[in-house]
Amino acid sequence: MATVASQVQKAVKLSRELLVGAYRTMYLSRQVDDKEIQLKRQNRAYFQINGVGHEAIGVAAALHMRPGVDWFYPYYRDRAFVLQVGQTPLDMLLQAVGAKDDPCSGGRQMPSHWSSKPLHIVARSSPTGTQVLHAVGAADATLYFSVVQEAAQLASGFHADELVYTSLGDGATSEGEFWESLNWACLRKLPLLYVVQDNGYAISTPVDHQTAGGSISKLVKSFPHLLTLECDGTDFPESYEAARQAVEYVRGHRGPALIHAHVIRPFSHSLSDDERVYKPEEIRRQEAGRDPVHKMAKLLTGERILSLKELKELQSSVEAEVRAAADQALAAEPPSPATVMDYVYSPAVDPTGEHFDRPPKFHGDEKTMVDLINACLRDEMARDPRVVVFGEDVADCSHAEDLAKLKGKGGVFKVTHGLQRKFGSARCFNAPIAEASIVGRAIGMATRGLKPVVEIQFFDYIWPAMMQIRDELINFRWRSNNVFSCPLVMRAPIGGYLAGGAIYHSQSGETIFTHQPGLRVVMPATALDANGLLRTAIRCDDPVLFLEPKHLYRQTHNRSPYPGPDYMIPFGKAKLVREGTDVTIVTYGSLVVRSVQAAKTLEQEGVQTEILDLRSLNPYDWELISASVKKTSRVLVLHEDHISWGYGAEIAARIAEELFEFLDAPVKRLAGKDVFVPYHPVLEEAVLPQPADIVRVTRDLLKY
Ligand SMILES: Cc1ncc(C[n+]2csc(CCOP(=O)(O)OP(=O)(O)O)c2C)c(N)n1
Repeated sequence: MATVASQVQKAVKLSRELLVGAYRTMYLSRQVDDKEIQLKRQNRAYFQINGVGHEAIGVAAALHMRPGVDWFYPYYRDRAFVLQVGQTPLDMLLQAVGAKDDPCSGGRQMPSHWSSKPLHIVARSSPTGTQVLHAVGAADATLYFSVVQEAAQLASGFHADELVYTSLGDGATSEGEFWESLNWACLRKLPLLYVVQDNGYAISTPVDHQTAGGSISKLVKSFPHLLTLECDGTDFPESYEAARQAVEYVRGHRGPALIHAHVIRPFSHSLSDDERVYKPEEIRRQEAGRDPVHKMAKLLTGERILSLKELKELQSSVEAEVRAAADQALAAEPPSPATVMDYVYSPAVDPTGEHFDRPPKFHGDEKTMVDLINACLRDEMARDPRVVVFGEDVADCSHAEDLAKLKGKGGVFKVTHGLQRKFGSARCFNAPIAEASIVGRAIGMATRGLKPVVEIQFFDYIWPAMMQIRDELINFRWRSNNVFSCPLVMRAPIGGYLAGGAIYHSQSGETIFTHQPGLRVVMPATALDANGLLRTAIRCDDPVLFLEPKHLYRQTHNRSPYPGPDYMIPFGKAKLVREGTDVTIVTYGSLVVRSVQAAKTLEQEGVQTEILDLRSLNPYDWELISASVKKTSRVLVLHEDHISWGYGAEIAARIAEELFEFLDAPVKRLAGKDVFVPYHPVLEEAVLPQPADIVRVTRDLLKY
């Protein structure tokens, strides 16, 4: 690992203009912090987190960037970085007061959550470390565009030597996402620059209690292709030189680089923190002696680049600029409460609309659900070069040179079989076993205009990606006030009735996802529906969780001929599987066929059962549910996922609330027990609803 200090030795000849400009931004950054702190103390801003002590490395790195060409995933201490890249004090102060015209989020996000589409600062969030995976995805898009040129032509503004910048604190390097990102960045030699801004503390936890050995650069230095540099991030010339070397390396396609910049954090973590309770006075005094803004002023006057008078004039002009920006921000209109639901979903593309209602044009023999999902992926990849498929084991063979001698894997359920062979290894490839990074990286790719269709190998293993789904994917559009979005599809085989799947291969859990604003959730029960809904999912402008009941993958009862490359089913349209007059069953997934079996038994008793297959769980077809309940006056809501706090609870509550006067019996629920699906078939059967249970509960309903 190179230590930049030894190489700089004040020999870097930086121009007067560059040094004075850099100081101006550093001082501006400090002044905006001071102003925000004042506003917070006056209760005119609602939160404050500062970039104090991080100004030198921020400006130094930014001076090597090309706004609007390179892509930026900074963190909250990067105030000086984003100012240098082109955000303005007014942008920042509008966010501090939560104004309607806050360009980063329209009053939705805390201050220091930077965002600017023209500058390529991608809307930030609060979780520590999540951004590094998006940065990997963005850098991966660079790689993709350089190989799949038809995609580059469709996406705006690809530059062969663009790079991606991301920054994070020393504490955030403890997150698994950081390590997943490094593995991926080094595996693929991505054009990605990490700047770890190490201020010695993560809130109150010092770095020697956070990072094994106390030095992140020492820990990462064995990653292949990674250039690791360490510098004093409070020293502008040294930081500038480190950034220069790193950027040269990354732009030269030699691999990713990581700068470990030692900085200070003298203003506590945020205004909600008082570092005096955990940071000894002598450390605080040492830090004060390394203040980058003071050091830079001293350099400028000491080297006679600026006279004291000129320094004061520069400072006064900055102070006036910040005062004017604050006055403007304080006079700005607050957001209207009426807008709070805007942009949860795309305002431009409505996947429930007619445009997504396209009839099938059947040909060929009957195919299974696996076949028709595969067919849809083939069609969509052929239609649009931006569609990219990745996940664990989805490729035919990672070593493409061996493809000719092998049959190919194509997923543990063979759903993606042949895609790599047909479309190439850039468009269908295997991911490391790291679910957070599968989703996080897809987010970064989608932001750049690609359409990732990723596979989570088993729904049971979606949980490492939950932070990326909940805190990033689904609120990306909303939190950036519709400036950024990341529409993508996550496919996941789900559910039981397999015999032998047990606790980690048979679970459901869709309810956790239908609870998430901003996420479309779909679960087909037939091969035809899987084909038509997946096409809608891929062409939709929102994130979609596409749940494939794996028990139904190869059944004969749900097969269909291939419906053609334009077949689509709109979201939110249930299927009337069976008409009846006595009772309604609202269900989906593997329970559709079991409901039909139960209905046949009940028919022998003279009971006419109506069955609705919801197919799309969010949005769902309230109109059809409502019409059916009004007709039958009795309803059973049936699903595989746990009963308590479940999907059925929501539907049942709404029926009770809105259709009470049409009911002749209480709304019934039948669902998986509140326990995991076990291994032995007898136990599995006891947990999941069976046709006999459906018959029994329906009979109960008919007693009223
Ligand atoms: C995933 C997650 N866990 C916890 C937090 C709360 N939190 C916010 S900042 C922070 C400390 C981060 O420290 P570090 O990465 O060193 O950056 P610094 O604030 O020191 O610049 C913590 C724990 C969070 N935002 N996200």
